[in-house]
Amino acid sequence: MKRILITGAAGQIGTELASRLRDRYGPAMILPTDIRDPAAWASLGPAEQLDCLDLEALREVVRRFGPTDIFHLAAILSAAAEENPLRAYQINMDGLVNVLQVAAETGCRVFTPSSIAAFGPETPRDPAPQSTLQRPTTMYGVTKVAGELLCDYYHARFGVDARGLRFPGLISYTAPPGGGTTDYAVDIFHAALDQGRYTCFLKPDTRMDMMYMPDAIRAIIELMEAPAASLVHRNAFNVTAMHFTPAELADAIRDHVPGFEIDYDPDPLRQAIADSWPERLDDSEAREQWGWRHEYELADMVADMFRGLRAHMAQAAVGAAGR
Ligand code: AKB
Repeated sequence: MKRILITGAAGQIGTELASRLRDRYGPAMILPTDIRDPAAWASLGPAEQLDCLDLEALREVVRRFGPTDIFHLAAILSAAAEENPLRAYQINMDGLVNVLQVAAETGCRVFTPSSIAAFGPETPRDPAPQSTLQRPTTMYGVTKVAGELLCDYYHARFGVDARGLRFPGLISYTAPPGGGTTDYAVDIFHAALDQGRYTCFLKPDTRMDMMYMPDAIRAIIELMEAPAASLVHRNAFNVTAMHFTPAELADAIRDHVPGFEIDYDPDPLRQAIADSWPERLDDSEAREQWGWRHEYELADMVADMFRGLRAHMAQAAVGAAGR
């Protein structure tokens, strides 16, 4: 029977993952935690405040809840990490090593996401192979490569079953991302509905890998349920779904918001980060080792984003009228 502790549960992945895990394993089996007060983010069931930099607090929650698995999502994303690299290093590295240490002490399994950011400008761009040169030039990327190695180390040294995926940009409508270089691909939908126009912080031809959140959540669950014997890599699997530029996304949005306009005001920091990442990941190892298949292509994702966002807006309007 699974009991899953989630860290960083109020974030973009955590919000949707917690709800899917509750449906799958039962609400009592899932404990979402976040450094933010649950009063501000947790409406669907029990949740707690937890700073995973506090090793004793983490040990105490694990002792009390008794998880079989820890899904460690607390992290600072790429652009935010460049604003305060030392803080990003502390949160991304110390948080992960604390989780791995507690997992080694208690026998928990661990999931933690890596990223396309674990690659750098010297990595082959299209596609980036599963095993290749990794020399990232961002603090976020440095922590992602080091995190992959830490997971391997805790597996080899202490037998921790630590698994992970290298995600591309993730697109969703439930909770906003925040501090990422790929965030434009979420912001653009809100701007399209609110203003019919968007100013993009990347150049029109910046091609990046992306994935729709339902595929990302399914990838996490499938990897964690895959038999260990079928995994050659275990941790840091390349996974991807679609690859597009801001100009191509704007075209797809015009099918739903006729007359949508986009202009470009590239932010040097985020443009440099995007330019340092590969355009596409080769995810054939994930497809072979545990049967990874994406479902959403660009047009399906765009249609579903507008359906979801319009439903959210309608619900919010009903809520506001009832107050
Ligand atoms: C970011 O943009 O920092 C993240 C990522 C690609 O890991 N979305």
